[in-house]
Amino acid sequence: MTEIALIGNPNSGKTSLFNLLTGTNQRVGNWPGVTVERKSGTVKKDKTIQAQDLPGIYSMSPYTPEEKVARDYLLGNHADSILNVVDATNLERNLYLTTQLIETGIPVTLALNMSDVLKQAGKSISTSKLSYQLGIPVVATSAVKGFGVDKAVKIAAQTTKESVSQIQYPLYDDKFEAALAEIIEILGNSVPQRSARFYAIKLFEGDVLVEEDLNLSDFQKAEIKDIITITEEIFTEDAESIVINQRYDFIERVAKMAQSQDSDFKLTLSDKIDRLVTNRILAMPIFALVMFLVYFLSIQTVGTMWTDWVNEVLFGELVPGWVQAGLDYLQVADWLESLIIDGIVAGVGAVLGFLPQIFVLFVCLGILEDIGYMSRIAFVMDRIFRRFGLSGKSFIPMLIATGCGVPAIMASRTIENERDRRITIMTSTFMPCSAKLEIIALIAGAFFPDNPFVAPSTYFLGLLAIVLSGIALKKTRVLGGYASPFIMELPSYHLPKIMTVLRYGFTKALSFMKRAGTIIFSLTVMIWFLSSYNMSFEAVETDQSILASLGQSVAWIFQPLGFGNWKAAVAAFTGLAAKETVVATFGILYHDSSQTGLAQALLGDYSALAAYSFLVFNLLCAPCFAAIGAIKREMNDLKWTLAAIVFQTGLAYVVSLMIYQFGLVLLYGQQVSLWTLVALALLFTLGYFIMRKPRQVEEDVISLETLGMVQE
Ligand code: BGO
Repeated sequence: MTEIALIGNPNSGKTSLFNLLTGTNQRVGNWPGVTVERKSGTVKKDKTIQAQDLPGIYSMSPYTPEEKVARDYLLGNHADSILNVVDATNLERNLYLTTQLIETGIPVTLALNMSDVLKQAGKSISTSKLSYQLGIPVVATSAVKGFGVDKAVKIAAQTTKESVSQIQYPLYDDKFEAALAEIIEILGNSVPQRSARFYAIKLFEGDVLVEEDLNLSDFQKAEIKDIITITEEIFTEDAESIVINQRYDFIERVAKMAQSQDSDFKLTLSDKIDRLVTNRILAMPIFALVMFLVYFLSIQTVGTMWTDWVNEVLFGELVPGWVQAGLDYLQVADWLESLIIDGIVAGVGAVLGFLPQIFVLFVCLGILEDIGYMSRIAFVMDRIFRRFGLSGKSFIPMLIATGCGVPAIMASRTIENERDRRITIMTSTFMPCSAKLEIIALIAGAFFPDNPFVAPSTYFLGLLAIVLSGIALKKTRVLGGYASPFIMELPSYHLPKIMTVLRYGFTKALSFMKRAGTIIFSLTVMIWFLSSYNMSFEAVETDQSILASLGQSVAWIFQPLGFGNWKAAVAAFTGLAAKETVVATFGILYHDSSQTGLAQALLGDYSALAAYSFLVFNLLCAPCFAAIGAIKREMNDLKWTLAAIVFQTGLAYVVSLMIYQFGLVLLYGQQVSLWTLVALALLFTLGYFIMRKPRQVEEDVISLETLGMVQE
């Protein structure tokens, strides 16, 4: 017997269809424990098919007894196949349930019922387009006129768990997909493999019943909670809204495509813009111009207008003045006064001074994302990446990395190919994140106040580092192989929603302030202590402090890079804990939290070339501890984590060395030295790794089945 579950929204025509199918062969009763009517029966024309009529529901959330009955039945693994009855005159609302049914992992056949009514209204839905978009068979039916019903049941009886090995699930936004992939991995064997995606989404939504049913370990619960929190931060929405919006976005695309007439396919304004911004020749120059404007607005102009006030007046005069007055009034001990003024106010104040620039940057990036431009760039990048055998999917983590490296590394989960995933994890943090933005703003403001190209150059340098190191890593024996397929929808352009964009900017600013109040705060206290005392714990000048001794013992490492000064060496090291700490460290060590004061102090100690080299080093070197932790989690291997850190820091060192040494000769007219030759040798070595022929791939790690595709 093949058991088919009939399910649909109330009034979709399910009862009519069931009656037509089973006639008098029906059994009527109640579902156990509830007063919900249960009807089942054998199909008149094929006695090997058993039809189970499930209650009419709108969603698989167990808020009503009907929804709970339907859900328990489907997840209880009773049905071989689902026949989803959909009211064709109300397609979008009905498809909301369809997406959830597909996610149960039971093969679904869609009966596009009330097709007669649709036709009468002069409308049409393409069953083939709908079927293609949803990845399930679709049959037009009319339970009243009787057409299509037998065919739908016949197909449903053939589309069973036994016959369908691979389900095509509705594809959502990459960032959401990354979170789901991670939850599925955490769930492991705690749920049946077939319905893992259903459970992952329900857990993401915070479905209490699923949580209770699954009996997950505390570790699993905590990990899932972390993923939900990070995803909520990325989307700046609560988890439930994310799921609802993702479903409706998917449905909107599907319905639009299925309801469109071929004559509708004329060029819209959106298409015309796309022709320009995704043009093979113009796409990259347009992207460069757009990103230049974004950085110009946030770092050089609009952002700085506020920063000047926040830095010079608020954190330069007002806050230190108020704090000083308060401390004088309280007559606190000298050491405490020094900790608060020279440590916390100087350190945290220097970091918070950049808040306006961060806010403007994220509002700009939010606008680009909201209007749909960033999707186009992912599309363009895919074309470029693919030419070098890289996966276009790497671009999504890269985009996210402009906010923070941690969710970016997490988003690499969307890449099925293990090797491409590793490459993406190792390289995505080359992009300037919000914390690195402060170093960029500090250096650009102090050393290159009139040069609008320095700040955006870091974005493109990060991008170039990703592409070039991707090419080089792809040619190695352990990371080579096929690129993951990348399919993406290009949503139509629309005007930015002011509230979405502002919310995005505020959320980023808020999380930045939270970090300043927690991790940066603790680090400034530590740096203040180490820079105020010597080994015998006596209060001393900064130059005689523990930090000075530590810094001096490692400063030589950075000599060939131009910043062999111990303060810069210490700043580069503290940046490992959190990149904002680089600025905080300078604030403490130079006893000044205002941007002008700090800029003056830095100008006295470093040349513009050395400062740029320092900036590049911090851009490319190993990311902060939180991101390193994410690398460890995603690589799930200590050796690979260490390899990533060594690779990133090594590359940062080599690139900074080349910039400084070539700069000395080409810009400052210095004589060629031994270090220039070393830089030249390193340039050739990098060139070799990028240009050489790919190594033979170790086939044991990669298999076409794991990719779910066969290379043409
Ligand atoms: C009434 N075509 C048309 N035209 N109508 C259909 C079709 C179809 O394919 N399928 C169902 N209907 P249910 P659920 C009614 O009852 O099977 C009609 O909740 C009426 N009733 O006839 O009950 C069907 O089980 C008075 O209509 O749905 C029914 O999913 C006037 O859709 C309604 C007009 O079908 C719901 C219609 C007293």
